[in-house]
Amino acid sequence: MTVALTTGSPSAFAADVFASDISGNAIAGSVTIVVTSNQGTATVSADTTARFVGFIATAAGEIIQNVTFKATQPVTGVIWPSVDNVYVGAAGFCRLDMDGDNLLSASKEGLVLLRSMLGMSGAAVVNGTGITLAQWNATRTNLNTHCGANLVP
Ligand SMILES: [Ca+2]
Repeated sequence: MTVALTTGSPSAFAADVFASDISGNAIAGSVTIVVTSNQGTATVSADTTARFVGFIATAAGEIIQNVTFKATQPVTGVIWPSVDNVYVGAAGFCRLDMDGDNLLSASKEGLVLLRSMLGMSGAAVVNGTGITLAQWNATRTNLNTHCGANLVP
């Protein structure tokens, strides 16, 4: 069974994954989970009758594209891969790039950060760097939210 994530840019997926009988009742068994993103695959096995499993993309720009569930069949009988309580979302990343070119420049990001850390604020932080105040404000919010910073406007 494959769940394709076709809209948005999901970077987090979680669900209760378990083996079940044909009626959907949880039973002992093993389910292998393969998560495919635009940057590769990750495989995990869930061996209990009910297990909450989650994946978070590990790189900026990584998007989860699909998740496949395969039950390992026992010697006798049949088990089914079952999924319940699915959560799909976007994980936050600490990003220093301020202008979206995926590069860190000493004369742009470096200078803006240095000015802010020295106590400068407002337009004085970005003047002459090519970084707009709006870009700095978005980056500052990201740094405070995902990087443990406490930078003031
Ligand atoms: Ca940049």
